[in-house]
This record gives sequence, C-alpha cells and structure tokens, in this order.
Amino acid sequence: MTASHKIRQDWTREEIAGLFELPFTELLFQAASIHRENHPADQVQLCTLLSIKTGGCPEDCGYCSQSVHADSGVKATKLMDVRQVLQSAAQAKDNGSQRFCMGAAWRNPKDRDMPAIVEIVKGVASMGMETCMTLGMLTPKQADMLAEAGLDYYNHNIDSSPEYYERVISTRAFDERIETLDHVRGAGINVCSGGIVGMGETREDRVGFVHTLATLPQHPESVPVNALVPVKGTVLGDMLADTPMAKIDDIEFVRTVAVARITMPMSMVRLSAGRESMSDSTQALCFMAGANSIFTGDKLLTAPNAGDDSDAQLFQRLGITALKGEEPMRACGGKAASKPMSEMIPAE
Ligand code: SAM
Ligand code: DTB
Ligand code: SF4
Repeated sequence: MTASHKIRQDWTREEIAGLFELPFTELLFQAASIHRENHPADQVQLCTLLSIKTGGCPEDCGYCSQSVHADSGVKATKLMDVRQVLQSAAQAKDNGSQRFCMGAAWRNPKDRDMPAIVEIVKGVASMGMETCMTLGMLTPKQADMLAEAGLDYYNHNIDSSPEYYERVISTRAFDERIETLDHVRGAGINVCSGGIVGMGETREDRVGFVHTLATLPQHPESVPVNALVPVKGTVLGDMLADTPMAKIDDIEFVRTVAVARITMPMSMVRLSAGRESMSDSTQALCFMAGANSIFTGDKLLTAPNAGDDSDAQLFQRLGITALKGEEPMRACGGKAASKPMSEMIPAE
C-alpha cells in the first residue's frame, strides 16, 4: 500500500489490520510522510489539562481513579470556582500552552451546572486560548449552549473497540458515546475523540478502535491516544499490576499512533496520558509517527505528568518547537479536506 493523504471514511478493518502488520520501519515511513504533507513535522502543540470537578463519578470505567467504584484515594470535589479556573488558564498561557482542556468527573453535566460552564468557556476563550471540555454525555441542547459560548472542542473518547468497551465499562453503552459525538458535531463544535491503549485489549481491539474513529462520517479533528496510567484501586490498575501486560509494549503503542495518523491525516493526534512512564526515545518515535500534541505541566487530571521542565528539555533534544499556527482542520473551516497544509496556510 502506498502513502496517501486523501481523506477517506471507507477504511475496512482488514486495511487497518494490514497497516498494523507492516514492518515497523515501513509503517513509520508512511505515517511520517503523511504527517509532513499535512502538518509542520517539527512542531508539537502544548496543551494544559485541568480537572474542574474531581472524583465521585457514578460511572464504573475500569481505568479511572475518579469513579466511586474505585478505591484510589482520590477525593471528590465540587465544580471549581470560575475565577480559579480562569487563573489556572492564565498561568497555562504564561507557561506557553496554546490550548486549555478542562475535565469534569461527571456522567453528564446537570442543567444547573451549565451557566458556570458557559462562563468558564467564555473566559478562557477571551484569553485567546483554544478551549476544550470533557464533561461526559451531552444533550443536543447542552452541546448548543457550549457552541454558543464559543467552545472550540469537546472531548468524548470512544476509549476502545466496541467489543472491548463493554468489558471495561458497564454503566453506559458504546453507542451512547457515539450519540454524544453526534450531538457535538451537530452543534458545530470540533470533535475530540480517542482512547486508551494498554488496557489488556488485543491488537484486534486496537484495529477496531482506530476503525471506529476513521469511519465516522467526519474524522474527529482531534484524536487523543492515551497509554493506560495504571492506578492502584481501579479495576484495570489492580488487574494488570505485576502482569506482563502492566505496560503496553512501546513499539505497539507507536504503531497505534502511526495507524491513527495514516487513517486520519488531517487530525491532531495527541500523545496524551502515560508519557511519564515513556522514554524520550519512545516519545520521539511517536512524534515521528505523527503525534503532534502533548499535555504539559506536572499533572493530568489526577495522575502525575512529565512537567514543563522535562518537556522543554525533550523538545530541545529533539529540535521540536511549540506549535504556533492554527491546526490544519480549523484553518480550513473545521471541515475534513484533502488539501495539504502548504496549500491552506498562506506563506509568510
Ligand atoms: N467524565 C468524562 C468522560 O469520561 O467522558 C470526562 C473525563 S475522563 C477522565 C476523560 C478521559 O480520560 C477518558 O475517556 C479516558 O480516555 C482518559 N483516562 C481516564 N483515566 C485514565 C487512565 N488511568 N489512563 C489513561 N487515560 C485515562
Ligand atoms: C484524554 O483523552 N486524556 C486526557 C483528556 N482526554 C481529558 C485525560 C487523561 C487522564 C489521565 C488520568 C488522570 O489524570 O486521572
Ligand atoms: Fe467518570 Fe469519566 Fe472517570 Fe468514567 S472516565 S469514571 S465517566 S470521570
């Protein structure tokens, strides 16, 4: 198969499995070629994550420290004060982040939460930062409210293949995830959807995971690929501890990033959770394979993260700089396009 940057929604599972099976160097070459046709290959976007409502979540996601079903020691908090959130966003901007992502440990936001959420979105957007929220399931009306407030992205992960999903979460169905993504898309908000690798799933599940995203009516503009952070007291953290599956094989992780890049050429592919336990070399391979965004700062939502200093050192070692311009799919009006980036961004 030859490298192509044409946007396709008709990927078959067999084709995606075939990409996973390519010799590693060939897979990386194809992914890197497609990456540089559509994105600046030496730039990675810096994002900051903030948990605006932590813990006490009624859902039973087997990976999550914030579920009431987990015994992780994470304390439940109320929704943060709007001013506090805006202070954190301002600090993130000062530290060089272009994008501010806010997460709440909810099954879904209650209507009474929406005025504060809207105020937060407006406040962060007015600082000139890209905004992303992840609040659980949304009704079409809530999605419209977020769109009107100016939210750039809504994150709602499909997390794994449809088949593996139900082994990890029992309190909601895979189709409900897709329904919320439809509501987000319908409201005109950019879609951020990805998942977690290393939950004990098979290669076939990773194929099904990428296949689901790459065959949505429109590719998500943003695809976070998380490596499971195994947390003690969660079902998966405890189940995988001390087993050979406790950490995903680095090469298989890079393969997943590369396949996401090849199948969704224009999307931002975000190297999300799990970097703390990844070597610089593995992260470098992920950037080579097309990952072009990271969460910086010393905390994700509840889990520790690499931290600004270590990221600055990593970028220096690799000759990578923070993304300055707009993301490709936003630069062309949020629509999946088959134009290479060089044709969309006017030369200086
Ligand atoms: N409650 C909302 C939801 O589930 O959609 C938003 C917050 S939730 C924490 C956002 C995402 O974080 C999850 O979909 C999952 O992909 C990721 N995540 C949570 N715990 C993780 C872990 N231990 N390791 C890696 N990713 C994790
Ligand atoms: C995503 O896919 N990864 C981020 C963001 N979206 C919200 C969350 C990672 C959470 C890691 C575990 C924790 O901090 O509790
Ligand atoms: Fe709740 Fe989200 Fe954690 Fe699931 S991933 S338990 S929905 S906070």
